[in-house]
Amino acid sequence: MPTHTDIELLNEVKIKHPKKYKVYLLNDDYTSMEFVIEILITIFYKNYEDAQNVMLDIHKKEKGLCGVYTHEIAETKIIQVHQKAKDNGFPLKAVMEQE
Ligand code: TYC
Repeated sequence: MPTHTDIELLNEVKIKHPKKYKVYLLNDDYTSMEFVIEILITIFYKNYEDAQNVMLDIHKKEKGLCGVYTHEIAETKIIQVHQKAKDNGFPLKAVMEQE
């Protein structure tokens, strides 16, 4: 009979956690504040208050964390940001970094 500790060890060896990626929005001088808030609500599912705080953080510190995702989801969020920004004539950029 494996002991509790043996089972925990087995689980530690077996479970492969996917790598996580932080997605950031970058500041620029042209994208409107309201558009960044809209992006944070519609793509990153923030409520209005959180979106406003993240946007102001980016505006002051040049970049801000929007969320942490698996590689595929992070990549999709970035594509969505760039597409929506382009459609609206804004240069807004998003980047990802492995956690
Ligand atoms: N700096 C922009 C302005 O003053 C607002 C802004 C915030 C732009 C966050 C991009 O990721 C951004 N209109």
